[in-house]
Amino acid sequence: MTRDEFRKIAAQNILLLDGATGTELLKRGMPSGVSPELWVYEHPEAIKDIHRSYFAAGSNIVLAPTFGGNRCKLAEFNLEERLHEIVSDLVKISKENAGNNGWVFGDISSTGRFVEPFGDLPFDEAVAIFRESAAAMVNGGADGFVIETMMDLQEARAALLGVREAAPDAPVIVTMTFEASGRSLTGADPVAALNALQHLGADAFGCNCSAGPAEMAKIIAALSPFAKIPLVAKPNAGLPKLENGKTVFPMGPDEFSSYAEELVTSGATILGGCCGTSPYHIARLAEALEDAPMPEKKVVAEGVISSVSQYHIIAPEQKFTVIGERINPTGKKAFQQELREGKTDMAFEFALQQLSAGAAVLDVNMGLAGIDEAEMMRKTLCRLLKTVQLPLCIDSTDPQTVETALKLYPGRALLNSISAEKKRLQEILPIAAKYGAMLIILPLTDEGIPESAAERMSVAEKIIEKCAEYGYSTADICVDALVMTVSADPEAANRTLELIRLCSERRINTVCGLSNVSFGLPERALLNRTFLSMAMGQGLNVAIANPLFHELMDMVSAGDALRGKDHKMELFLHRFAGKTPEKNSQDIKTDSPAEMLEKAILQGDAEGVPGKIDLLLQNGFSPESIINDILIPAITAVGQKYENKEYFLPQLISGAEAMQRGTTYLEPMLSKSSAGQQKERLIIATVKGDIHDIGKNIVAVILRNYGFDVLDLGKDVDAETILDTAEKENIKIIGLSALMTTTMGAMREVVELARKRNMKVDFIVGGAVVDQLFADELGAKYGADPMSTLRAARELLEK
Ligand code: THG
Repeated sequence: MTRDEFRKIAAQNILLLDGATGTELLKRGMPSGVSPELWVYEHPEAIKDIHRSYFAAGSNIVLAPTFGGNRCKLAEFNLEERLHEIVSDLVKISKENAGNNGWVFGDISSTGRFVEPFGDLPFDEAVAIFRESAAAMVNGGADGFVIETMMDLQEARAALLGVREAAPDAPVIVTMTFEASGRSLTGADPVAALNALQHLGADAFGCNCSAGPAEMAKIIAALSPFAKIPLVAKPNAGLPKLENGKTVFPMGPDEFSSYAEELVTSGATILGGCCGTSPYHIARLAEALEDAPMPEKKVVAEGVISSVSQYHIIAPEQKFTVIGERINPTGKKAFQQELREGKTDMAFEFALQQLSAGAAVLDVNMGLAGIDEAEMMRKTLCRLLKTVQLPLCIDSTDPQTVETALKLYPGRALLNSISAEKKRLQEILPIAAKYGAMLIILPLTDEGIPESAAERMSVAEKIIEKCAEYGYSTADICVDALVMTVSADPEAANRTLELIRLCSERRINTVCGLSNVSFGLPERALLNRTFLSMAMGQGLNVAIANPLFHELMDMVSAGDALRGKDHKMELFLHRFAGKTPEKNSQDIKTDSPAEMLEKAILQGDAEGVPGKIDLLLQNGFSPESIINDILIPAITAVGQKYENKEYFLPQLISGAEAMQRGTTYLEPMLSKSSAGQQKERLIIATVKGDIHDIGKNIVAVILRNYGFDVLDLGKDVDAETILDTAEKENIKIIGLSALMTTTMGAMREVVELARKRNMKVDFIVGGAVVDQLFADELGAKYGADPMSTLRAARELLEK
């Protein structure tokens, strides 16, 4: 099936996917702990039977049993060398069986590793891993692809790009798993994820797994106003429970299908089931949807840019957008020097300053003669992305730099700036379109800047037409109104204002780089903001400016309030509530060295830690007091923010890493007595039969950073090994992890064996389906997440 065919069919029909594959395979005799891919390869009748049942139930699309068919997952069973043979054949078997009943999509899920900049798997490597699997599926005859159960937006992006490389014209559905917090495991906001992926070329987007259908309907409803592509809901049959040693999903087919209508009215038009759903669930779902009308076409928000966790709308009727200009070497000697030395400290400082000054987007420009611009862009983005949640504007005229940045950026960036110069249109526009960036266009040509506003408008229209060939709508473009220096040409500002007016009449976004207007003149700040006020009057809705000028930001706030863009003037009133206007606009309060270090931990900025510690040491702080009075309270605050759902996993881990950097740095300076302190030891392991270790690894990182000496025995570890090690090493606390309901039983075995051996050890148990009840049953403590595991470990110590 081609993308076009899929898009047409999906636009006119509610489509049914299948239900669970994993739980159905278990019902048909697959033992737990084996490679499902290999088992099905050796028992093809099982999947044929499952697919037949799903097609009979009404599925239009079934998934080939290739969920873990990637190099990383297969390597856990030493099967990576047989990837092509196994994965390709699994699709082939599914296809033969499907006949004319419906389509078979290749199923793709996580590698189990985290992708950069947050993780250690290089992005290009991740893309190659997914490309390899998708190529095998193409070989097997896949009609399309489902990338599912993704917990990390960056990995989902890599998978989509990899599939696209192997199958440029096949439909690709992407679904992610969102937790009760409403975010993915690594903190992706559903709308931001949809926005990034639909502009990267996904043909449908939605959720799978997660909690039950009711929770999923809420997420679908939130996505709906932003969805340019069909929305997918593939919920679990509720959250699994363990009853008498057996996994039970609470929802039967009737209850499950009773949510069909709610899911569709919320906006989902591609439906199916995840864990715990069977062909009966899908059959009832099909019945419930038999007469359901397609939801009406709706107006969709356009001009949306996003980071992993935030989105921002740029549109004429929206609030004014200030893009912070400062991460740009123009006119900044010290910053230029830093970039030449390959350092990113100032860029990071500029980002934080502009963020707290109220910028909505940050421009990132590394254009400096004599440096490797692409590499410097990569380095700076990696540093910023760990801490800064604002959407970014990539500012470069070098195609390689643009590609590096857009590939790495885990969201939808704004790209500054596409002109009508041949080189830009031919080299940069295709890259921008590949990654789906929103655009700033400059109405100038190889011949230079046209004289009149009308001529500039017609150049802008030509560029917009060219962008449309690449699939851009006008709403995804901002026209730069080209601010020139009034000191050189008295008509400069008037021409800019006229171009803004011409664009505004057509509801086209306009942007200005303000500062040019005042070059060579005194009172630049005054000229800049006066010009901004006039430009806003003509309809300007975006400016690239220095947000550290309070008066300018005050004026933007007043402008939004006066134009009715600030609902009930809430933001304006909040900004000025009880405040007397500050006099010195450029005065920013500087932090004490202790506050700087505390902030570095809170921001997860490991790179910035040693420098700040040096400063404290110079100011007479002792290494002990830096640890006890600054680092420990700071990491405790990070943990609290995580528990309050203010922070997500990436921030928790970055904070812990920053802490670790600090303690490692200080360790050699500590006095003998405090350095020699015995660390508390514990064992951690994923139990026999279970190879899911992401959660366990995260817990290990956190415990280590909070001072535990963690002995990590890995995954798929049998009870004897765990307990033998505990005896040999004389360790009294054991953490056990299991993701699957099928392997929770192995936890019980470990605990019972310890009782039998009369060992004096305490257990902490955790994992997706483990709950307090199960922990109580075992007489163990419950580690719901990294921080509660830490608390449990500390309580056991104090016992
Ligand atoms: N349109 C678009 N993009 C642009 C511009 C534009 N990008 C670049 C520029 N113009 C906007 N950005 C800047 C960045 C820095 C400065 C001015 C504009 C600048 N720097 C100070 C100086 O030169 O003295 C340094 C001041 C400081 O420390 O911040 O002026 O028009 N699409």
